[in-house]
Amino acid sequence: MAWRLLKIGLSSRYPEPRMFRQPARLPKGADVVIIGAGGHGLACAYNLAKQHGIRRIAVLEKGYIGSGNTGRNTTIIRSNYLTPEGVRFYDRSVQLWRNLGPTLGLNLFYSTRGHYTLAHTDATLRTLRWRAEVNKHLGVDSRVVNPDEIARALPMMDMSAGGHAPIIGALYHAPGAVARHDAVAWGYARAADQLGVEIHQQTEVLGIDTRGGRISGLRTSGGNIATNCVVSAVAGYTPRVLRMAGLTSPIYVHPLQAMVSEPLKRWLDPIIVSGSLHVYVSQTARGELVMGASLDPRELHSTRSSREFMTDLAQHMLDLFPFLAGVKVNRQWAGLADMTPDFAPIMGRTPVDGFFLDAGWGTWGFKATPVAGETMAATVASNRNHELIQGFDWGRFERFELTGEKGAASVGH
Ligand code: PYC
Repeated sequence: MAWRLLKIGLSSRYPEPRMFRQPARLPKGADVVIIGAGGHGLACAYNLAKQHGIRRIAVLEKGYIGSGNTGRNTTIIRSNYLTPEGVRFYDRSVQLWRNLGPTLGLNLFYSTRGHYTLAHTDATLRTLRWRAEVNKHLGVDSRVVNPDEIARALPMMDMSAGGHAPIIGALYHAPGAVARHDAVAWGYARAADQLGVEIHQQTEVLGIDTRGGRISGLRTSGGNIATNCVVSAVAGYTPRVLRMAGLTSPIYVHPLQAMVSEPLKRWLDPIIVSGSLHVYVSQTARGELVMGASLDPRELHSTRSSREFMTDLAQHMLDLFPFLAGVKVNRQWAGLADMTPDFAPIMGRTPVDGFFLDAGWGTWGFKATPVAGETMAATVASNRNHELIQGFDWGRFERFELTGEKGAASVGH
């Protein structure tokens, strides 16, 4: 048996089918060009083709698919936000996530775990109560739990957090989940490709052309494309892409680092977050602990990792889980977070006709992937911002109508 398997493995008669085509050259023109082949760009392409019948779609990626924040985040999915706009939007995303694997025909290892946001101060507890009320009002399962209930659910956690930050309550959100991030990019890429979408990797956008306030084409490292419709779905490079279109926004960019431990026997089912201690952690199906902390304190356009991040995070992890002393860290990495003044994304139409933006995701872009794809595609197809993204529109900063979502951040800032 092993011999037969080896023969099949080595034979060129049984090649593994490619997930998507690799077109030799760029098309001369396209109905829609999407910049960025991360989860959001690919989900938008898939929905444009599947739901709206648009076929001449090109997705451009300067690296490889999922090489930006899609492959760099800590994969947490939740809808326990603070604003009604955020709760409705992420609740739709969770609904889409639940069926996304079968929809894309790929196992995304979607795993519902429950999600605890810990409170160590009265001020945090007040915000968690507020979130619980907004969530319940909109049909999202979140409730504030007391220290006894937390200790029963998480007997391995030091409720005094090393004696200096006792846990006084938590927001418990049963739908909290994790998923396999790179599979999400691959699943959307394959499904989009099967609908005729062209994905061009190693293709960098160098310029955006406009005529009379309207998009007319793109210049790229692989040649030019004529188009009247461009969607920017990048992270970390949004200010650069906006400058090409003659636009500026309040987005600023900070690195967000993460790290993963060696695999351990399964001991942690839920996702644990402490904004005050700057820790969030979940355990993967392989047993590794995936951990993150706060944004790097300075604006920086680099995905370098720092020793300071690793030692600080390890210290805070040990405050909560002292028995982990001696566990090894296997890897660390960073992504680039596009931050906005109100911690909500900027989505939809822009002052340039035919130029659409899916940006400003800060520290929560991954969980929005399916709903961003659905709502951006509907927005592009109708040239009207979808109702679920109206609170995230480009003009809100000028109107002083912010969608203040900072209180829902898992990540310290
Ligand atoms: O929003 O849940 C979240 C999150 C965790 C880590 C980064 N963002």
